[in-house]
Amino acid sequence: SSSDFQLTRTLDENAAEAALRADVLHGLAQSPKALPPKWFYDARGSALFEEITRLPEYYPTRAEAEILRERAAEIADASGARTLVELGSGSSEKTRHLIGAMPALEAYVPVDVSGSALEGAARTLLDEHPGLRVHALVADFTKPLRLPESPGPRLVAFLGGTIGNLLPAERARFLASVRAVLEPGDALLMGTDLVKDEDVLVAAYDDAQGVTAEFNRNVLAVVNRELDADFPLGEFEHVAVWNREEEWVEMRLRARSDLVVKVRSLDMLVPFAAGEEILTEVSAKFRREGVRRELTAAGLEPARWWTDAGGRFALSLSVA
Ligand code: AVJ
Repeated sequence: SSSDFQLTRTLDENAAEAALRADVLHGLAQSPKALPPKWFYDARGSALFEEITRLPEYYPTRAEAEILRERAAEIADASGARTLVELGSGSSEKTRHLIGAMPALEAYVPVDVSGSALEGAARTLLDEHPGLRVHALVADFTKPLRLPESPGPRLVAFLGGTIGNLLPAERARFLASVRAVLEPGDALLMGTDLVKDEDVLVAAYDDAQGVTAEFNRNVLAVVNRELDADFPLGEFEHVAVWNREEEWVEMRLRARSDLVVKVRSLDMLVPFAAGEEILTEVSAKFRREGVRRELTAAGLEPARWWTDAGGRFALSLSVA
């Protein structure tokens, strides 16, 4: 019934636009230039990401789905959760299996920056689980969390390997903010992509069909539309490199020629020398010991660790 669905917005259009302006103003004035990956995900970017998850080279989504499929009952049992909070829930596709396996579940709290994704996901879930209460939250999960009242114990899920898009200091802050909303008996379920052969990693971020290249360039289309800029998308080449010191994949956009981009709504001119790059994403890859160290540093206690059969991706469960 409609009374089982509630949506709370903590992020208005103006705040999102102000954040984009600040990120472009700072990111394109600095050297090397950088833009945060969260701006990929307008409607087109989200659709391109969905397409990426089905590419032969992009294994993380399938590897994580395999773990969720195989381990849903164990995860449900270990957490005993009556509330499932999902950070960056998107279409809630990944959580389907988990929700189906949680007999004690009363409430589902999907948190995402996209209100439209949340409404669509809620509708499907309520059809499948008529008794479930869904309280969707439009929020930026990198900001301090405030969760709605809901019955404990709670399981907070942060899937897809999105933790890897944060830099180490940002990860520490994020994990501490998750820890701060957990009460004794609550748990965090986190997906992390694992370090593996460079060829496999780079191919996952530089697919043969060029979908990831389109996804990468889409951030420029977002800036063009939202801030009245004139980035020539065709003049930027998609680059994916493995940074072996940091153990993360970097996505960059490389200018093919000397050019000057106008960002009209910021009154800004951005010069590029041929070959100059914008860093648009880091996607960190993890080892079990590193995950353990970061969870422990945030005051969480690692309890379980599951990988897919190929050992490519891991889910960890840690408790407050
Ligand atoms: C959705 C953040 C997990 O880092 O692998 C996919 C995003 N970027 N291809 C990732 C992404 C390029 C993805 N995450």
